[in-house]
Amino acid sequence: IWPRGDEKTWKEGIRGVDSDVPSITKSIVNHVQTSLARQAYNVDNVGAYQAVALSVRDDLIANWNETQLYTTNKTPKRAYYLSLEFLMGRTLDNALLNLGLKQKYNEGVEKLGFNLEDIVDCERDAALGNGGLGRLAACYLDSSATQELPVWGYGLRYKYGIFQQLIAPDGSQLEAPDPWLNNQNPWELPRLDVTIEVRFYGHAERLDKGKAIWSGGQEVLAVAYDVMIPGYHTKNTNNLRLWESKPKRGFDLDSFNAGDYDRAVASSTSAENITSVLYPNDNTYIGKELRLKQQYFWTAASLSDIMRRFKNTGKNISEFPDFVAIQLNDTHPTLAVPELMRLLVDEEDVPWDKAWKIVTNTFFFTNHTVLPEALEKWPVPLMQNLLPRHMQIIFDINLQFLQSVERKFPGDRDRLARMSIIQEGTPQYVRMANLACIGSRKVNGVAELHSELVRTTIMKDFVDYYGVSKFQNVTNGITPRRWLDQCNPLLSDLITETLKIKKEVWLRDLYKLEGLLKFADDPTFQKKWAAVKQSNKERLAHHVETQFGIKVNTSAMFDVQVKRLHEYKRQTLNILGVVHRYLTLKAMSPAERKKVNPRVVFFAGKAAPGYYIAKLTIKLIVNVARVINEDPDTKEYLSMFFLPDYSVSLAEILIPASEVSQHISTAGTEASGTSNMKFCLNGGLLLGTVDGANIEIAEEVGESNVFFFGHLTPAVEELRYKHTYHPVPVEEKCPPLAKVLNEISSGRFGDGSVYEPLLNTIRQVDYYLVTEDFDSYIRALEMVDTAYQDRNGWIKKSICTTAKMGKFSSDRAIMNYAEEYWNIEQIKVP
Ligand code: Z16
Repeated sequence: IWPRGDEKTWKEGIRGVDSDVPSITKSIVNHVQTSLARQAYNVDNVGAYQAVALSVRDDLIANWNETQLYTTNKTPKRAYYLSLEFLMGRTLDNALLNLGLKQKYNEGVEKLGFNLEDIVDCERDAALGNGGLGRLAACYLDSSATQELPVWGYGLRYKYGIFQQLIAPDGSQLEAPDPWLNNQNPWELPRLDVTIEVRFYGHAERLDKGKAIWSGGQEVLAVAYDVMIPGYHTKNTNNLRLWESKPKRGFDLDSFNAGDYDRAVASSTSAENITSVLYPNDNTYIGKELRLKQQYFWTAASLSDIMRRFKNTGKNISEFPDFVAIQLNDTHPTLAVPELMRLLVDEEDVPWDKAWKIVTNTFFFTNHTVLPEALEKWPVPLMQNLLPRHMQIIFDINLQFLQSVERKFPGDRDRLARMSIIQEGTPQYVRMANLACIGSRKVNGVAELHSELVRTTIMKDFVDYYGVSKFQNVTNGITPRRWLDQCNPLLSDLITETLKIKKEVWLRDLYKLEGLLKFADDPTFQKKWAAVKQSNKERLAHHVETQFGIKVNTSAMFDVQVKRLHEYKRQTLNILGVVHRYLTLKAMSPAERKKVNPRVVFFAGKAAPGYYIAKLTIKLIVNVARVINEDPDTKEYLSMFFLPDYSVSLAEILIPASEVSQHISTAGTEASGTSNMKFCLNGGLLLGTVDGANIEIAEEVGESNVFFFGHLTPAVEELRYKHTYHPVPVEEKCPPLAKVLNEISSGRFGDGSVYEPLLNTIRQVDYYLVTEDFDSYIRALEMVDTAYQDRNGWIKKSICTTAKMGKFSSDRAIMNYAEEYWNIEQIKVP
């Protein structure tokens, strides 16, 4: 029976989402006049952006609604991707492409007197992430929706995303807040009706059978905001649910009435603070209480929501893992493990052992780093105070676990100490990676080498205990929709016209790119391929020229390193290489210089605000750039730019313009890297170390098409040992590098003493082995130059690289998770 009213009236009332141009312009004008309360006379680009976005949003809502209703009725097994970061970037262009409406909107917008590109440029990035981990989560949502998999994301709706980076005149990084929600956000649906209470502090009183009651403390509300995630050329539109914190009661009425306004609003501000700001650290752990509050707030709200949805199906609680799979994106959501135990044992009355079985069949854990400084360890006193019940549960899990380890390896106390969730000492610490591993069915790394390092280093004891099959690999991927079709439309069109298959087909089956191989030697195709790159170089040059007022030589090779600033990523190696090149050029005669391959080096990336050495590296880059860009002897042959405020949108301009990109981390430190995949997909060649996903890229495209250098992972440990116990001065080990360091010290690029702390990290301990890899880095750069001299050879390499990138589609990665981990199936919305 129809739920209410007249069925015919309801059905006819459904707003047509007709996609002919007149319907589109009608809908845009409608939004201008109603939603924005404006007229044709006073619509600027920003207004036009808002109206177009609202119009596209109508289409997304229709699809999203149908998908959610249909899926709910089918009650399939669902997967949930818990990530503290989703680095989404802009939505409008992506939504238009996924809906297949870009052409029509283009026409419609022209008719109204606007240009779609300018409108698209008005959108602010949604930058709720730091770097690779957050962008990976965004790519995975796109691939889940595209492949029609019932996957939801859960995260936080930060009021401020990653800070905006400014560069001061002296080259220092300055941070400004990112109030991205100041203009209203058309891509989210506030669900003020979906609210969940989350408790902090208070006390936990043990009852019998492992149960307890947790009461008192502070209660905070989580409010849901749903972000629509359209799949590519499918009606299927998934959901990303972001939580916002808000006080349970507006303010304390007693204090308010007593005239104590500060106290009256204090608890409400503390509730609102929880989702105020994204922590700006990538690959570094910072043990702040507010961060732990964010983690619990988010996991508790998400699990409660998941539990409610599960219970609505009417299934028995023991079937939970047959209907729910939860992927933990790094250790950030690990509190979900004790939280699900708490829900089952304390609230659902499930016996402890049965509950533990449910928990360990529900969770899957992805590790993204083996760097010791990045592993989360929370002080027990802090956690005890904030989450007393969870601390009990963690101790109980640990006791049972260690007893079982003791049975397997009797009397091995060192092993017990290493595997314990609790690190002993004053204070004690909770090791989140151990807890995540013990609470999950599978643990995976993000590239082959990294997964092997997980098995042999940080998780070695756990491999001995559980067996190796629990520890697997899923190599990361990127969505070819955003990272080729959207950011590089010229290349996308050229590929489509060459393969003679529809774009919709190869963008969903990226291995089809292999069809380009047979044109790799075809001169007319090579010419077109090179023309696309040239045009993308000019687009970037235009961007730089308007920002810096400096003309960029677009016939020079474009060499790009863009990523978070971190010692392990070795931006230092690159900048020292540039200085070396500069000194070499200066020593040449003008005639000799004429034979040199001109190069423009681009840097971009943010440093964590508290990371002193990373910030100093930025300062060095900016000040070296200033000197060499103004040197009349060399500026034709070498110039350098540090582009401020790296973001998804800037990446979309930089990546298609790159001819070489650098991924030069110390071997064994970069878990995967994902920008390496983006550059290669866009026909840029890779200059890198034998690390992370670089290795698998080389396997696919062939070693002859990448430029590898540097020591291999097995050598790293021994070299570090030598650095500590048998140090050799850099003057002896690597004279050209010593020269470079001395030139910087002696003030060639501004007051050298400023850089001493940075230079000393290399002269002294050199933990990241810059002194060990410098020679082979310089040789690799020379090989790049030689290869670039052979224009046709270079273009061929570029074509062959793109052609062999099929493996790195995030569709492949997500399908791997869906089939091997989550056991979920595709659902086609009719
Ligand atoms: C992050 O971006 C990554 C790891 C981590 O532990 C924390 C953060 Cl915020 C990165 C890795 O450094 C990178 O190699 C990898 O490609 C990316 O995560 C996605 O897996």
